[in-house]
Amino acid sequence: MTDVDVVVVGAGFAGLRALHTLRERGHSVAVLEAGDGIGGVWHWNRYPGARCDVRSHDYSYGFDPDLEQEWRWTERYATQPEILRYVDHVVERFDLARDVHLHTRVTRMVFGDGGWDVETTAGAWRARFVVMATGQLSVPKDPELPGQDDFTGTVLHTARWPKEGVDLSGKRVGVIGTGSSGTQLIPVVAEQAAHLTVFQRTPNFSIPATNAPVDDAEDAAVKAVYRERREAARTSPTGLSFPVSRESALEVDPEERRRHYEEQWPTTGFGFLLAYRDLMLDEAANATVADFVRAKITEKVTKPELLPHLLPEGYPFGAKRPPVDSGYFETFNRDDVDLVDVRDTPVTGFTPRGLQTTEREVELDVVVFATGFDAMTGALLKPEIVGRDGLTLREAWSGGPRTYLGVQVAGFPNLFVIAGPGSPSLLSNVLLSIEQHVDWVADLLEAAGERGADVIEADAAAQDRWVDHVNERAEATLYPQARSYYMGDDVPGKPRVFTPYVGGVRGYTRVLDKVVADGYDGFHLTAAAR
Ligand code: N01
Repeated sequence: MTDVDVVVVGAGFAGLRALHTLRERGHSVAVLEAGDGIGGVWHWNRYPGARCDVRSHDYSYGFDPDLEQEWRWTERYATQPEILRYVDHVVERFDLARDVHLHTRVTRMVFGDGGWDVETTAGAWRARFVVMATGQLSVPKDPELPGQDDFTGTVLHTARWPKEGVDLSGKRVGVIGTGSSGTQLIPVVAEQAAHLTVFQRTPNFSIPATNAPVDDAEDAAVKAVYRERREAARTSPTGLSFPVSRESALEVDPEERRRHYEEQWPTTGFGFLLAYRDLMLDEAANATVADFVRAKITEKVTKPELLPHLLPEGYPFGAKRPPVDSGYFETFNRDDVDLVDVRDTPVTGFTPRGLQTTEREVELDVVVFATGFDAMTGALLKPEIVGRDGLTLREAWSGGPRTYLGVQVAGFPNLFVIAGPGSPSLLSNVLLSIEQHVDWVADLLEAAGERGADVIEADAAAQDRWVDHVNERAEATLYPQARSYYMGDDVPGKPRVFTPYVGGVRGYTRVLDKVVADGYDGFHLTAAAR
């Protein structure tokens, strides 16, 4: 049994930042990581075409001005290998590797005597505090199709892509799933493979990526105002540093609105969602942007028979997270690419030679699941977490995740979640939200220490109020109108609850600040009985 002040679970961006900050604040820290490398989601998601849809200068740590100045991003939207090089640089620069334990999967954690006993596949730890830095999109999901063992080809998942890569040349490839991962992967696979079949369930509103190399002038311009840029992000709704429209889509005349969309479309990437302030609040406003995006898709697709299958209908634009793509829709114009709409002809299972639909057998050498994740709660519920009085997190969350501020769960003292359910998390620039939570938790530990307290626990009534507030805010938006992982629709049987906090980074920051100003209102800070 190894004794430390803090066990951090996960060695992605959140775990590494927690390690650095908590160590700086004088705590002994062990980071436990199931994988064989550092980098979290960027370690695992190595599929061809993987890159970030937040600008590199923003999707990077903001805690150290020197780090910010010395790192040189080569592209506006970094590729997975470049992000991993950045992670390696940070690990080396801040001497982080010595406290990271790889191949160490947490299997069970039990609270008792004011701290946690942490069982893993590689030994046991005892820690006063545990920080769950397990990510929002880290437990991949397979469609569980019958007959997979009989398939003589190769089955891959975008989130578990082999490190050594896969040679797809000359292969007949099938990709199931057209979310962000599928949308990035599909154009690249179409270039490499002999033939590609895309199995699509829900057509997506996709926004064009606005990637380009970062030249020296652009890099210098960002670095000259980097501090101000970070501050602007911290006080923005999304944690991104671009300005947000204060106008309603319904207050401008249609021609002016169309001009505005045309202007924003090729330049804003994911920020297109913010072209008007009410796109996610008002159905009529949303319809204007949904029509605009459908018209853009129609322009790109030259096979008219595919349009009824590729045009997203029946849910608001943005209510499922829109991918950003490079040539996704154009890929379907190729003669060596087929689309199977699984709403019409569902996949019933594998055969030895490929996939069977209700209509035909599709012969394949490689099947790729781009089917996403058990989002937001998957990694938190994977180990058995036993809090006060034998209550497990699975029991506490049987009706959906409940947290206070997305940071703590009543009944689970001294356990903290980074960018968890009930915080802006996946609706924000998650890297900024991660850093915000790490700093906030570090301050909370310090404040507790100053009061002679070493047990920190969310109050159940405060948690109830926060959950109600999170739900009320979500219900005032269009998000619940789509089947999405925001709503828990990603896994059959998962409770249908809106999971991230939709109140925005700026609004959420005000809430956190007020809780601190009120003496950590809603938390019990006590001394463990000795
Ligand atoms: O996962 P997803 P993802 N049969 O859940 C389909 C981040 N990310 O890995 O929509 C058939 O979005 C499913 O269909 P449906 C980003 O936050 C970022 O693509 O449920 N199809 C959907 O099409 C993103 O949102 C970047 O009907 C099935 C797809 O699989 C998040 O990760 C890049 C199915 C899953 O889409 C997740 O993206 C990549 C089944 N049984 C990821 N089950 C960037 O930075 C699922 N599907 C750009």
